[in-house]
Amino acid sequence: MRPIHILNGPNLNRLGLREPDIYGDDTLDDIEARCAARLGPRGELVFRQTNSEGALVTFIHEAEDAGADVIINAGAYTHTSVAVLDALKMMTGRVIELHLSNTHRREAFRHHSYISQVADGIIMGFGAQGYLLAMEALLTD
Ligand code: DHK
Repeated sequence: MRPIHILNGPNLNRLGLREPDIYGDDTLDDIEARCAARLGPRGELVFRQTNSEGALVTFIHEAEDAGADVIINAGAYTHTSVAVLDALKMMTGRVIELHLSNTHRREAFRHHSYISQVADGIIMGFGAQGYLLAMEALLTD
């Protein structure tokens, strides 16, 4: 089984406090604990968050070097970052794009994603449950 790296971008460290009507009440720590429990001790999970675009690019490089599959919620960098796109283009493992909210029901600037063109699949609109749905996709291949 390949390692799974779950990479989170800006403001996702504020889950639980941040616009709970959109993003829910769960914290990122809650979500990480559920993902770790789902994977169990035999799998390798790396769960990371950064508010910095460059650090997110480095996380992607490190996922590739580890031979990992990636679940990425790039937050606002989804809609702006060619650097994140270019890093994901180098991934040989699978890439799942994830959003808590259904970005297509929100402001027009959230409708375009740089990541979608390199994603193997996209999960959005299921809140925190989306992380587990993304893991199921990677674990049942
Ligand atoms: C998270 C963010 O931080 C936003 O910038 C995106 C995404 C949506 C989410 O739904 O998880 O537009």
